[in-house]
Order: sequence, then structure tokens, then C-alpha cells
Amino acid sequence: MKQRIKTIALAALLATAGAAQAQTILKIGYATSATSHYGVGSTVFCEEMEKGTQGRYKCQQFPNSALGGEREQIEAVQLGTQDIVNTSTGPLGNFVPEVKIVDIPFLFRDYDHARKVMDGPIGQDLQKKMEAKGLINLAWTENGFRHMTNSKRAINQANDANGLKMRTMENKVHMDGYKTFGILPTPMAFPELFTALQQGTVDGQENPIPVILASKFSQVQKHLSLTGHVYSPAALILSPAVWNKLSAADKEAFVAAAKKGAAAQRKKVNDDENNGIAQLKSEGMQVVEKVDGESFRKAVAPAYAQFAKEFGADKIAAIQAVR
Ligand code: EAX
Repeated sequence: MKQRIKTIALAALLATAGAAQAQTILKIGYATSATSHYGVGSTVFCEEMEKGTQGRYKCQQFPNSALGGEREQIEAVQLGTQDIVNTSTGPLGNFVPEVKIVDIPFLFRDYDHARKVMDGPIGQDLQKKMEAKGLINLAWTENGFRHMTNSKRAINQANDANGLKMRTMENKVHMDGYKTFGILPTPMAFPELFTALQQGTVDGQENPIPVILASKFSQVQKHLSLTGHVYSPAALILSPAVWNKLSAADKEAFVAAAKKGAAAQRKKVNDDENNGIAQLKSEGMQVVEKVDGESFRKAVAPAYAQFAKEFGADKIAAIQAVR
């Protein structure tokens, strides 16, 4: 009998010790809703990361810019006051200038090209440059190809965008590129955008279909043109304050989980692109599906000389050469 009591007591002790094993809660933030591409990618990452660390790490998600704009969140992750951000590269160039090369208009041919570049040596090199600036990019997730919306008129070709006051991300490459279309660029953090569109402070904006859907821009924008003028990568960035405390095995688990999150996010982007246009039309948007892309490429061509000076013609050519 005594032995039985001892065994039960020992089992209870071990169980309590196991449960008391430290569980670290990590705060992860992103711009759009929990059901958006960022939410899908972040949720898969969090589930896989918790599994891969046997429950020792768990996420607390903050969708809908609850922790601020992307630039603010990137800074908080760098400082260690936020653990993780799933963010577009839009404001990232303010912290790691070399990353702005991926924001050049019409640099990427299509999703296959973009994903091959970001997951290959060029993307890995940019991850190293980010690490040197205190930003651990666990994986390149994805925002998507950006399209133009506005409240004034249909945009069929570059000239139609002339004179429109368009909100842009806080990204000089975007602003310089869009000026060649005659756009008046107004840089603005994402959380302010819906109100600015509603109040007419700006005429329009540009974002991927998943963002236009998740942010319900059809309520404040009449016209959508599938310009696809920029591919917008995204990154799952961990604070070095967390990374530096991880064991080698947990580091591997975090990266493996991030890769699964990225795959889920990319699939959601493709799903939204396939189903979103019909949905936005049903929500009342007038959609120009066949845009004169050549007119935009011709307009932005002179800016490439400046981009080549800033990033190196060889670096731009290397991205274009990836097949
Ligand atoms: O990352 O600021 C933007 O337009 C971004 O595309 C949005 O926050 C999603």
C-alpha cells in the first residue's frame, strides 16, 4: 500500500513539474484581420511553433494594426518591446536600406519569379542584412502584387493616374516610381488609410487584392485597376531579444514553423486573387482587368537609372535573371 501511495505522489509531483515548465507567450502583430493572408500565415506559424517547441512557446496575436503601423511594429521588434511582426517590406527599407531593391516597380515578372528570388540566395542575403540590423527574418511571407484603387476615375493606362493624390507606403522607391506615372504620392501609415480614403484626404491607394478585401476598401473606393505595378514581399520578423535566448533546436523549430506559415500565407494570397475580383465587383467596385501595363513600364523606365545608381545595375539584373 505504502509503495502505491509513493508512486501516486511521485506521478503527481512530475505532472505538476511538467505543467509548471515555463511557457513563454510571444506577442505577434500584423496590419490586417485574423482571417486575412497575414492572419492565416501568422496562425499557421504560431501553431507549428508551439508544436515544435512542445508548448514551451505560444503566441498572442494582435491583428488589425492593434500594435500600431508596420514601421512602428518593426521598430518595437528591433527594440525588443514586441516579439514578432508579420509585415510588408514597405517601411522596412527605413531600417535596412538594401531591402528597398525589392520594392522597385515592375521588377518581378510574376509570383513564381518573386518567390524564387525571395527564397533563393538573393532573399537569403537580404535576411542576413536584416539580422545585422537587429531584425531576425524567419521567413519571407507575402503581401502580393499591388493594384491601384481610387475614387475619381478608371485607370486604364499610366496617363489616367496623372494628378491623382495617392497614399503610398513610407517607401521612397515606391514614391519615386509612382511620380513617373504623374501620381502625387502621400506617404501614410496603414492604420490611417481607411479614414483618409473615407474623408477624401487622398483620392486613392495601392495594395494587393488580399489587403483591399480584408480592409473593405470597396466601401470607400469606386475604381480598381489591376496594375500589378509592384510585388510586395512580407517578412516574419522575430526580435533578437527572443532569438538569442533560443536553443539551437528551438531556433530550427521557429524557422521551420515560419516556412510553413509563409506557405500558408502565399496560398491565401493566390486564393484571394482568384476569388477576390468577383467579390469586389459584387461589393460595387468598377474593375479594369486589362490595364495597359506597357504604358506604366515605359513611364517608370527613366527611374531605373536612379534605382541602378542606388542599388547597382548588377543587383537589379541578377533579380531579373532568376528563372
Ligand atoms: O502590409 O501599408 C500597406 O499598404 C501594406 O500593404 C499593408 O499594411 C499590409
